[in-house]
Amino acid sequence: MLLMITILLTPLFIRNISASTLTLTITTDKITYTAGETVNIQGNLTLDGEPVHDAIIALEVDTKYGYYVFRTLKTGTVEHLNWLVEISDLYPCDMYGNRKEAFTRGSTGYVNITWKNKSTTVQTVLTAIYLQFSTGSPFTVFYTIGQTSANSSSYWIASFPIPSSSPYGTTTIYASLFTDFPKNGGVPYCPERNATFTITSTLNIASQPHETQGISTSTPSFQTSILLPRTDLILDNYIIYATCKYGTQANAHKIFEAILVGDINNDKKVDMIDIGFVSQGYGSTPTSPNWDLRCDLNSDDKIDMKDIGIVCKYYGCTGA
Ligand SMILES: [Ca+2]
Ligand SMILES: [Ca+2]
Repeated sequence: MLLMITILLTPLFIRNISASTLTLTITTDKITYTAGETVNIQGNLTLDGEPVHDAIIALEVDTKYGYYVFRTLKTGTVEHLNWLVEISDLYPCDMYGNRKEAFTRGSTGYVNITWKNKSTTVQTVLTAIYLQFSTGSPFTVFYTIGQTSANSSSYWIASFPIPSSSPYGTTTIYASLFTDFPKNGGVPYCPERNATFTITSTLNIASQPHETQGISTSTPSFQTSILLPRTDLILDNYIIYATCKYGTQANAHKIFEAILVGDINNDKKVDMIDIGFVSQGYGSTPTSPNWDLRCDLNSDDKIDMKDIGIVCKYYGCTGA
């Protein structure tokens, strides 16, 4: 009789154990941003309502032009070391793979990444590299996807052009290994690695300091930020994808938008023409014959110095 009860109860018990719920959420501090603003991204990971402090989250941000950012973020302290596949080396280099610390504007940079499949089966590995300028703005992303044999290492030397308009200073390389793109449900194999190099000129001009806005909120599981550039800002929706595998898998996504404040005539440039539009409507209110709603940038039903000030603040910003 006791044996029968045990047999009957066992499947129930197993079902209860596997019924844990992994919940991943992702938020941004605003839904609309403009040139030069920081997008603060925060997320929470819970298992049956309890915060998870030792998981890794894959993060992908896409624009209408494609991939924009790849990161692997941690929730708290991630200490366990037995990753299936992990990054064993990452450094900037020349085209032959020799270490190199600095690149000049207008030249070609290279990154050498080595990873190891420590498992006993072949693994499909998406190697995703994200470069971030000294200003905190995204520089570029590149990736390769392929099979890595059991118990073996692979390496990749990737090249990238350094535009002549690049900000000078310390540029960061973030490398992630995913099972697939996070937007396709891919999850990280291991924590990210990072390395840095310097973008210099022959004149050796110091990099511009940048403003970082404070992050305000309760304690999230993970957070990161992206500084939107003042020039060539991609104007449209951005989609953030986050994924995590922690026993079970959880996925989340969030959309934000970038617009060009101060671009009255919508030509993707904030310049004298926009100042001209605001000047034409200067001193007007909604009942005035020269009222132009587009020029009331702070929506206070007056076109005045405050609106001129907003155009001046974004003067020189451009969209893409
Ligand atoms: Ca304009
Ligand atoms: Ca106004």
